[in-house]
Parts: sequence; structure tokens; C-alpha cells
Amino acid sequence: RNMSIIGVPMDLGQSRRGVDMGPSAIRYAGVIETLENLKYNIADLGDVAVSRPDSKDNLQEGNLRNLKQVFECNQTLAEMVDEEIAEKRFPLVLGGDHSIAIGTLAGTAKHYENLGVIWYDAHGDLNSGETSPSGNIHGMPLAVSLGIGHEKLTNILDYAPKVNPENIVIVGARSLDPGEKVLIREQGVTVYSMHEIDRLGMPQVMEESINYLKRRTDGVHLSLDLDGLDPEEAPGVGTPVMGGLSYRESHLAMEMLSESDILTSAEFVEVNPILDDKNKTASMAVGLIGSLFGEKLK
Ligand code: DIR
Ligand code: MN
Ligand code: MN
Ligand code: MN
Repeated sequence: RNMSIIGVPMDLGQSRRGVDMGPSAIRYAGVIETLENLKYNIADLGDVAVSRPDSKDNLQEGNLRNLKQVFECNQTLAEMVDEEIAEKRFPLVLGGDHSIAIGTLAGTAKHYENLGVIWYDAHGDLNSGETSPSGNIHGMPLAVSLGIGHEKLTNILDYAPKVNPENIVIVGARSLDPGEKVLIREQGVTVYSMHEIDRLGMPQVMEESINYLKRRTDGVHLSLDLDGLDPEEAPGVGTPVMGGLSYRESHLAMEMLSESDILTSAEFVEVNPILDDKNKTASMAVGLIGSLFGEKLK
């Protein structure tokens, strides 16, 4: 099993510096060793270049902070992911803030008629320049993949939309902006918020999600924002929201995904070592990656 690891040291899609060190923190926590022990043949492609903004608070056209730099980086990332999939290598992308999902999805969705997406996150990331309260592009990547947002971003690799809204399942949501709620209703995105997860339990939520996506998609991407987990357990994130998923629930979710064998690409984002407690959140990401790729007590 061939896998390519791509680091994306991007912190310009949001307002707290330090998340650009996420890829190093996750590597330091042992991601390569963990996957090699699971018999993956790993190519670590290193980190995508991210250019620096001219000024600190760079709100550019249409309420999009650092649009130019975020666009350029995602363009490069999309080309790399595209190439790895073409060479039959599983792409595992390490962030960086969640704006990098724009590039990952652009490079991935090209290869599938009907790509499914599991968005594991406290947030919906369904804003556009018009609805965003922050101007931060990390709150927009899922909307961009639906073809909603700035044309520069929606048209990366010259096609749009990347994903059908009915092929998206959001897990762990507990902080949705008004415009995001409208979009979810209008577009038919499936959402398991913390309310549903508490009522149904993670086993049923994952079973339903997996069966649903299995029926209607020909590939599934997992986009896991570490802020989906509870900040008491995963403190190293820029936009913590209390009342989140536990480490145990998340492990179970990864193990069920592993057993289902539906995933065709994955990314782990928003680890900010500056805000972390002794690299705990990066270690948690590595633990989840281990479970996702088959580490289980036999
Ligand atoms: C908020 C926060 N909805 C925004 N989004 C975050 O700025 O659009 N996404 N933190 O992960
Ligand atoms: Mn996110
Ligand atoms: Mn497609
Ligand atoms: Mn989030």
C-alpha cells in the first residue's frame, strides 16, 4: 500500500499564528513511523511552499483574508494531490489551517465521478465572502468545494463544483454561522451535530454515514479538523469550541472507517503547537491516523 504524505504549513487562512507548524509537530509525534509499522510504503513529499503576506492583516477583495497566498498554495497542493492519485498513491495531507482542504479536494475530486466527503469538525466551513463573520478562508473550504465563493478558489484545476452537497457528511458540528445553516438546508448537506451524536452515539452515526456514502459515492475523502475534538483533550487548536467529541469517540470513528475501507484520501488539519500542551494535540492526530490505517489490538 503506497501512501504520500504532503505537509502544508499554512496559517494565513485564519487569524492565529502557529498552525503553520502543524506538519512538523505531527511528523515529530511519529506519523511516519506509525504508518511504516502498519506496513505502508511511505513517500514523504515534504512541505508545500507558502508565501508570506505583505501586511499583517491582509483583507483583500471580497472579505477574503490573504486570498493571493491561500490561492497559490492550494493551486500547488491540488496539482500534487492530483499527481499522487494518478500514480495510485493514497494522499495524506497534514495541515496547516483548514483552508488547505480547497486544494486537497480540487486534486482529489477530479478522479471520482461522485466523491464523498466526511467533514469531522466543530464548524461547517461553509461560509463565503458574503456570509463570513471573520474573512478567514479556513471557514470557507467546504463551500468552495460546492462551487460557492471566490472564483479564484472555486475554479482551481479549472473545474467546479468539486463535490455534490448530497455526498457530504459533517460530523461533530456545534458552531455554525447563520449563512452556513441556510446553505446546509438549501443544499441537502447531512449534518450530525453534537446533538445527534449524543442522542444516537458514535457507533450509529458512523454506521449510517458509512452506509450512506458507500451507496452513493465512488471514493471518500476524510477531512479531520482537530477542533472537532473537545478542547480539553485537544487544546492545540485556534478556534476551540467546548462540548466536543472525545478521543475515544474519535478513535472508534477512525476504526470504523478503517474497517469499512471506503477512504481514498485524508487530511488532518488545524494543529497549532503554539497553543498546545506538550504536543498533545499532534500526538492525538497521530493516534487517530494510526487507527484510521489499521492499528488495532488483534
Ligand atoms: C467561523 C469559524 N465559522 C468562521 N470557523 C472555523 O470564521 O467562518 N473553522 N474555525 O474551522
Ligand atoms: Mn475546519
Ligand atoms: Mn468528480
Ligand atoms: Mn473547525
